[in-house]
Amino acid sequence: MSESEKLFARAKTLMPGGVNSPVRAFHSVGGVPRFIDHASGAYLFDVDGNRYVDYVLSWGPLILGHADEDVVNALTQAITKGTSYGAPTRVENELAEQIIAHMPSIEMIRFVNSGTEACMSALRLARAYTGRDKIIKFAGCYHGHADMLLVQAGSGAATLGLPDSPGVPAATTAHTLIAPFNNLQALSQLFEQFPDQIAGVIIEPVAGNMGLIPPEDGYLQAVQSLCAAHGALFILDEVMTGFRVAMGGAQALYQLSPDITCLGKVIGGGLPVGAYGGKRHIMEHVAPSGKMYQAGTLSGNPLAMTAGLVTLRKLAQVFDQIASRTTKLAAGLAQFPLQVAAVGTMFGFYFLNQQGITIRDYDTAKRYADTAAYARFFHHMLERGFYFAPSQFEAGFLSLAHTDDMIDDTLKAIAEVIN
Ligand code: HOZ
Repeated sequence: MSESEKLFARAKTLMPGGVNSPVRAFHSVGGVPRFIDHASGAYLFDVDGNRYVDYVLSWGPLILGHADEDVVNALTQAITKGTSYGAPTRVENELAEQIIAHMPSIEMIRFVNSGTEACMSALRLARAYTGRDKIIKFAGCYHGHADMLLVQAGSGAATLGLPDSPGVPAATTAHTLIAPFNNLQALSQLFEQFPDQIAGVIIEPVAGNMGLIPPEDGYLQAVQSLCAAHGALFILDEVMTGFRVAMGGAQALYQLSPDITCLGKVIGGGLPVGAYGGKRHIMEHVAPSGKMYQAGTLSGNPLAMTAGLVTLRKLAQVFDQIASRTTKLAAGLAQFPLQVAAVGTMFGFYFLNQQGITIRDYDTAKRYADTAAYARFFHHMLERGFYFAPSQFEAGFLSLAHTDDMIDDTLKAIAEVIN
């Protein structure tokens, strides 16, 4: 029995499914999750002494790689000054300024502790600001596990086939409307059907929780225009895409100006963080400036702020390098019979159960993604030392630590597995 098997057996007696987040449990690919001992650069090392090139990177945050020297040094210094004060700090200002400099649609920001909190708070704000109740989300987009958003969600919910979780009262989701991704007509119909009732539309600009699905040409701009025309707030969930598809996020790439942006992952440099921010006249509704209440004991935690600040400063110098390596990986993947996409430093690929099909939304992802083929691929790659997401319905990520040689080795291994 391997150490991972022993630890997993024990973990299952201690934690539901043996994990603290469902996607880690390997449910959709089968087998035993690898228990990680440590990580460095592009590598994960498990408790059995195996080394893997990591294309998950803690689900996105570690864009400089694991244990980046500059992040570690800054954290080592910061930790000697205490770990949390529950009071304002200079570094919160610095990280806020850094984010605002890259995302001009954000005039004010509030730091929270996770992407879930960011999206949940953004929607409360949209409702408080507009005085309306209904929200629109897109099938297969995942915005964390807040009750009202756990409807036709991607990520682990897609994997487990639990589009609606037990424990979410119908009343909580009664105001959540669902539209298909990449389909303007359906969105437009919802606006017609519920005039003056939609508080906000929340969207992952590049869907990354049903595999990776980029927006079709002009789609996001049209969603933004529809929101403006109907007095609803346009909420861009950039938890995954922020500082990942471009330094300025998807809003820079697609020239958008969202009313509210949700952030997380990269902006915490690998520590728990989230944030929501937007136009000043909207953000001023948040307490204590305004009446919309939202708070957090560890919000703006000095360690998370430090890791995020160092990460963003360094990332600005190296972003293009990481993006060009991602392009190289995607070009290599495109030689195989896969549907491949890459945007900035994110990538994804589908095994298809029918050739000639294009996956463009949740419905086509569920129908045409060959999850059994992906599961086989996943395990063959793991045996060869490459760690991809343990589900077809997730995105892949690159870091500064991923070298050209690693990408060549990855493509060689894929050729062995697929051919
Ligand atoms: N957004 C990530 C999955 N797509 C979160 C990881 C998790 O749920 O643990």
